Amino acid sequence: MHHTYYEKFMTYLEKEDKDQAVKYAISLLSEKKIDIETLYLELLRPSLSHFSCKEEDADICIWKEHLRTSIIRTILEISYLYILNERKPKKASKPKIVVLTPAFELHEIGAIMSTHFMMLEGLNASYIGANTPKNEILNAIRAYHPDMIALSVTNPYNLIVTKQTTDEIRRFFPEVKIILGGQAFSDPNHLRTLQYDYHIQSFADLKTFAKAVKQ
Ligand code: B12
Repeated sequence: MHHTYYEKFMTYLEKEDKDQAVKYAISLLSEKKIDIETLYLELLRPSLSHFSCKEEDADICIWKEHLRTSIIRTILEISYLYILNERKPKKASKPKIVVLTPAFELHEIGAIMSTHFMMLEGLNASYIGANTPKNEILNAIRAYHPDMIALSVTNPYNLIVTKQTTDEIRRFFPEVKIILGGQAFSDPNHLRTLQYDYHIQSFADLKTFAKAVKQ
């Protein structure tokens, strides 16, 4: 069934018809045909992960990627309203979680989705932004006192900056827990030299994590 929704959604994306793509995705939510989890994991995520360019579009491939991401981003922002309605009640003892991508990491859709999944699970999570320099992260911890920092890393090139960032968080704020997620860690070897408390890859893992930290 969702396969049909995906196919129809893709016809709009392939035509780069933002208006129809956004309207269609949101209508599936508002008419309760699918929930947020299905929208994100069965429509939005594959529409990006399986993105490829035709040979004749090689010169404008990055442009097209940006265009598609901007459509998905608009859908994510509108979905925020649905998340506020659907999320599990927060508990008083909930940890405060800040989600971001480290310096040089521009891939942010996974970070935004995982923030929304944390909210659905009743966690107090906020997405701060992409490409966040190490010193900005340290200053923000000093000012906002989050209990946890979640870093989303896609490109393995950014593991070095991730290591510098996590080492300094540990050094200056040992009480702040570090969560790592994103495609760069689909190879578990990439976690080896990093200091962290939780590695979360899937929504299923995130549900287990939420249950554990909300107790
Ligand atoms: C969109 C996109 C871009 C956009 C990003 C725009 C944006 N605002 O986010 C733009 C055009 C900027 C871009 C640029 C580049 N990209 Co790009 N991009 C993609 C693309 C097509 C989709 C990524 C995406 O959003 N996927 C959908 C999300 C939902 O999936 P996800 O990130 O995996 O997230 C899920 C989980 O991993 C998890 N998760 C993610 N983060 C976190 C964090 C936490 C805490 C938790 C709990 C969970 C979690 O939750 C999500 C939901 O399940 C991928 C293709 C692909 N196969 O992924 C290439 C891809 C990631 N890009 C790639 C490359 C090489 C680049 C560039 C170097 C290209 C270039 N030549 O300039 C630059 C680098 C930019 C930089 N400095 O970061 C490569 C990376 C290869 C590699 N192994 O390193 C890929 C895989 C393409 C490819 N096949 O070669 N890209």
